[in-house]
Amino acid sequence: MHTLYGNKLSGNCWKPAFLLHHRGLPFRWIEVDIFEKETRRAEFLARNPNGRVPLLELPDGRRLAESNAMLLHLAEGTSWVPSDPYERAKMYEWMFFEQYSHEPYIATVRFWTIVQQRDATDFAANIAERTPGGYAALGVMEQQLAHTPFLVGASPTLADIALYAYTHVAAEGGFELSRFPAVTVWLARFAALPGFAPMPCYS
Ligand SMILES: N[C@@H](CCC(=O)N[C@@H](CS)C(=O)NCC(=O)O)C(=O)O
Repeated sequence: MHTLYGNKLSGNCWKPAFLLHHRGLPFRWIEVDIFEKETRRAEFLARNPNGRVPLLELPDGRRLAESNAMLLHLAEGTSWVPSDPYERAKMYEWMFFEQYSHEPYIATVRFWTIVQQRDATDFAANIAERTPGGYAALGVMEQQLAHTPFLVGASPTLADIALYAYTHVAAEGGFELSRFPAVTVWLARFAALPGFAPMPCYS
């Protein structure tokens, strides 16, 4: 079976957990405490030199880092990956957008907000600086989702998993999702898919 090293508050870790669960693939979840910097200990670095979760161990022992690489591996040959080359490229477009234009803003602001609440560290300036980028990303999604039920068209693809991850918990970073009606409807549409569970999940 697969083994997934993850943290239950992490949207990046939710992505492969959702897909494993949706596909009915049994897996073992190993909780890693990122607040205690367990990802930076020698034992974990030996598994992933980049010192981050999620980390997936395949049934044959081979390892894979990067949440979106895991999605691509786990979805091989399924309808989560469009067969049409242009639609497949659009899926990649959204997945790269997620890592460069969405996650560094929405996930990071949410993380700082959670850390602030836990140990009273002051991240207010960082949060204020990154918040506009998060709203810009939500605006880009809103434009697309006003026209199509899912990001690439009529059916869900890996792009929807990748972007659902931190969008559905964006309010925990102070983002007002009510400003984005099409995104809000899409969140509900995604949550109605079989095998769905929100974060914290599957652990
Ligand atoms: N691009 C990576 C990002 C992974 C990442 O940033 N992981 C965070 C949790 S969401 C982490 O492990 N943080 C702990 C650390 O950096 O020490 C992915 O998509 O998997």
